[in-house]
Amino acid sequence: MQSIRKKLIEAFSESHGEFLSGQALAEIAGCSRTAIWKHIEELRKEGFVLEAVRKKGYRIVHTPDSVTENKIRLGLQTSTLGQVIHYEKSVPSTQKIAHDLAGDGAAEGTLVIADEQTAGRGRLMREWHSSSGNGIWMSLILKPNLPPQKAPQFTLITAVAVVQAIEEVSSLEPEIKWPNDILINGKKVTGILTELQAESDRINSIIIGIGMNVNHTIEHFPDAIQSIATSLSIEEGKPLSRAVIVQKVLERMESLYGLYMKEGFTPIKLLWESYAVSIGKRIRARTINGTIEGTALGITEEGVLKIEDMAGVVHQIYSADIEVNV
Ligand code: BT5
Repeated sequence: MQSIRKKLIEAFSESHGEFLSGQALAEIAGCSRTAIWKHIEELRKEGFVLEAVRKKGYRIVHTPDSVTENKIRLGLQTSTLGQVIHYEKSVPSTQKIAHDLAGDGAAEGTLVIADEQTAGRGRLMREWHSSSGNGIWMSLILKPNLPPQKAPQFTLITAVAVVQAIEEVSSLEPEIKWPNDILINGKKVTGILTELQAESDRINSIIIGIGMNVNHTIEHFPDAIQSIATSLSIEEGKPLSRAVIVQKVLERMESLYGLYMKEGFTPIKLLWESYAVSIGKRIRARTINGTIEGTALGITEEGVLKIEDMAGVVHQIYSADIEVNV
């Protein structure tokens, strides 16, 4: 069933709004015209508006603002990332589902996405607010043939992909706060959570969780984060298509991931630094071993943050929460 739907959506993606005859669709999908009709009805139930004209066939004239598998696939231009999509209306956490799928041998690029998370989480099991229908709550499975020490670099690769995607769909100028926050006008619009399934010398799967506030108004956020959180629509002044943003993130990620596997971290580091807010500024880094204050010098070739304290000692920070301009 799902593979017929996939072929149909791909055919509509390639037709760019032109009509496709029932016969052509049946041939592409390898099923009967009656089966095609049933799938068209399913798409309609999902909110797609399909025009049907005698002797011409079908075309899509409107798509719903959703992040369903069909909606994300329509127009997606990747060869690996997002080629397998698990969509759920409401889940505790997409991260948990992705972990289970990865453990069961999910293909590289598998995407888990939900309209709502009831137990979304950040780093150190902090809460991630994931209200229904207005954000992007997704987890992506990658399987790079690399040692586990490289995993933190994926947070930085993802941050660059997210920033580029936001720039592509809006007039906004997002910035990256090391290691995993994307800010707009100083407020957090996206958080990234990179987790690992690994053996001592190699990665089995990296599970990259991305939480993006897209069409929230400020009232959608709980009081506790209203002063630190924002959404793309608050900043841009109009709603944006969540599915298009997911597509752009996957496309950018696929190209940056390819670049990274071919040429290493150096080109990513240059891009990352061009978007980083903290470099050269006075910052405070709270780590599990204590707090360090000083000037952020930049990141190493491994993606580790370097801070020079008042005494001129340079510290390497692997994981922390950062405050800028202290
Ligand atoms: C993060 O953690 O920023 C990583 C967030 C990752 C969320 C994604 S959604 C899909 C996938 N499934 C999951 O369950 N998680 C991932 P951290 O740096 O620890 O930041 C957490 C802090 O951000 C919280 O303590 C709040 O202060 C703040 N926060 C919570 N929800 C927020 C939101 N929606 N927007 C902005 N800030 C938020």
